[in-house]
Amino acid sequence: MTDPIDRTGTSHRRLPDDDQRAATLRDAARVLDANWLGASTVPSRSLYPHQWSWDAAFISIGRSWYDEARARLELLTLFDAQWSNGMLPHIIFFNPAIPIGAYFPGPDFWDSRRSPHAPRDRPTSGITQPPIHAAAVLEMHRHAVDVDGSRAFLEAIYPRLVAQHDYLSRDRDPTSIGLPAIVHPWESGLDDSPAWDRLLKGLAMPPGERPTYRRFDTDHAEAADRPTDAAYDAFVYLAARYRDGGYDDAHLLDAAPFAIAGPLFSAIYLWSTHALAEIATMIGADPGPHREAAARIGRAIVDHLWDADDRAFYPRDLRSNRLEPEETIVSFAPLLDPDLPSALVDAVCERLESVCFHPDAPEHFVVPTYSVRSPGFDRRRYWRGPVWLNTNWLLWRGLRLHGRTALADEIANSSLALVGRSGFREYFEPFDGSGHGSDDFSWSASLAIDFIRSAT
Ligand code: 9WN
Repeated sequence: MTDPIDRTGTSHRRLPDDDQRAATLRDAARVLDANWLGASTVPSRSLYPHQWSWDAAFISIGRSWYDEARARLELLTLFDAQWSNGMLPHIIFFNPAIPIGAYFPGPDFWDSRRSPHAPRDRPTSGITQPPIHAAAVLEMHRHAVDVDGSRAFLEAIYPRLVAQHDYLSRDRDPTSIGLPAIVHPWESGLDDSPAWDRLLKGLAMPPGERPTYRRFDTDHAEAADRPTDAAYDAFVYLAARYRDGGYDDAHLLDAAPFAIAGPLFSAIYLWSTHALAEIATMIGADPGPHREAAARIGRAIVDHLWDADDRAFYPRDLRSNRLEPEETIVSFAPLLDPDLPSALVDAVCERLESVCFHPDAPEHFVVPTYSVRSPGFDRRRYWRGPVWLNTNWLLWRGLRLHGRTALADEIANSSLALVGRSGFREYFEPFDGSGHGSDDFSWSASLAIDFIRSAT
């Protein structure tokens, strides 16, 4: 099928010229280097002053184009904090310059020692994030110049990646559907997405069960850009519930009021499972089990997350066994499945190209994280409308897998136009391209590098 889009005339169709590309590469490296702590990178000096799991993967992909050693060290540092059951925590707290209490929720809140699996020598959070690491490692290897160093890195990290995947398939599949459950919106990576609204609104939070706390995020970013206090209350309550159960996954559905299998987390898990098979082949391990797992996960995504009436992928609430039909960006992530049937690719692309995600305005930027036609669409608030570079980057990769190059290029050009206009902000308003959230945000810098370097 030919790619039907032709939107010449809007700003994001203009390719940055050579000088602009060179300036972006230079400025992005400057941001990443300023955010480097010696063995890892902070997502943001102000808002996120520790190491985050999926950020580390996005950061390594971009940095590896110009500093392979640091890119590898970033991931080794992250995996040094992996729990003994394979769980890769979403935050590693080891920035000595940051006083305890400067980020909430910090190490005292998470109290990771409540789990027998947590490392004793470094504090971490007790939840995970999308498992994009195997895909990142493969990306880095594909363009490595130091081939021997990269191969040694593959050998060192492969068993840890396998343990991460084993944890998700063994301990996070409470209804045996073949997809990992997330037990907290923070695990989704898109914490404040409207995809979780119905579930969060239905949460019974008995008085006294939610710890008192003080937010620090609104000291560093405008309150209108960040989650509301009501959303934060639910986040804190859910995290405390899971923690108070000792981070025990044995009775997940009893313990976790929030349990979801979602298209973005699952598609990333699948993409990384394919990467594991390739890495296994490269280092002389058996790719067979990963290939079989990938086939199973791909089928499960279609069987359990595809809504045949709406012709869209949605998250499934595992407690009620219902799909959550919100028009958010997570619905497009199954494009990362190289084997997604072409009829489903067509349906996903049709929705992605609709006015819901391509605003009907003379100038606009793609891809908003929530349908602009939805009553709850918010141009500025965190995951509820703004464009983010990491979701754009994932869709760009997925579209290229299916030969949808015009749409893929449009997303890449829009992303580069946004950082050219507003700098490496955390996220961007889809109509005027203004930047919001943190500035000098690491993955916006690193993925801009990859958009430029991988395109040539
Ligand atoms: C909670 C660090 C992280 C990202 C997430 C993003 C945001 C944290 C927060 O920042 O989440 O983990 O405090 O809001 O949603 O994707 O990993 O950049």
